[in-house]
Amino acid sequence: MAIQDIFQSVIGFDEAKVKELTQKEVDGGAAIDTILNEGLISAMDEVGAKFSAGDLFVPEMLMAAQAMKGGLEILKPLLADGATESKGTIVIGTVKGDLHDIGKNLVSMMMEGAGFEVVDLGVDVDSDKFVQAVKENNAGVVALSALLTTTMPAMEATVKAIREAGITVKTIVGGAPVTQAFAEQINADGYSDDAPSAVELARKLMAA
Ligand code: B12
Repeated sequence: MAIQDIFQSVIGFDEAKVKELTQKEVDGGAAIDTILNEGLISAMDEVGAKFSAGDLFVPEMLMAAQAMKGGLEILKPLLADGATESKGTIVIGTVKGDLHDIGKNLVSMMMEGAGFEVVDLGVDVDSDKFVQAVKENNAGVVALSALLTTTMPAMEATVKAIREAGITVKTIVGGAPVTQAFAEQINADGYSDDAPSAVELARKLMAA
């Protein structure tokens, strides 16, 4: 019941309420996984579905993500304690020349919400920095975002640099101009068109 209230508060963009209810559930001894999956993540799945259906827009999705983050802050130290198993590390960033970060941040937040360790390199990230961060953090997945047709070649260059560095990491790509066909063309391991499906993709690739 109370976990359902967390779900509703995320959907209602009420960060303070999400924090309060999450803390209450933690104090009451609820399983961290249950709070995370049934309270926070499933609420973001719902928000994602509403967004895809055109019933919600970007500002609302960001407000929901912010509310979810409030709950996540409370759960994070407990996740780190090993109360739930780490799902692996994801390095994420917007490629060189590109300053768009709203979609990338959403993907980043949803990945965190799904229990992944996320190393967010920000925007305008060159391929060397991606390679270095993947190595340093022993990442399982590297997620590249591009919003400009003019920065899609930088995405291709980054995937190439990662391959040439010989590191075992799965590359996933996304952003409004990116397509499945483009992902295949540049040899990326996966593509998805929104944040909820990016999480599903990462889960699949991490498990592989
Ligand atoms: C907001 C915005 C800006 C803001 C960015 C603010 C910020 N902090 O991000 C500002 C004003 C800075 C900006 C600047 C520019 N912009 Co702009 N911008 C937009 C706008 C309106 C929205 C983008 C957005 O945030 N969408 C919402 C998010 C949630 O969607 P999203 O990014 O696609 O992300 C989702 C998915 O794609 C996916 N996803 C995203 N990343 C990833 C990564 C992975 C791995 C995966 C799996 C999935 C995934 O999940 C996300 C969540 O569901 C778009 C138009 C549009 N409707 O797309 C133009 C747009 C992208 N911009 C455009 C342009 C041209 C520019 C400028 C060049 C304008 C100029 N002349 O200066 C500059 C470029 C600056 C630069 N070097 O990057 C064009 C691009 C045209 C093209 N085909 O290349 C667009 C399409 C507008 C247009 N119709 O002309 N922009």
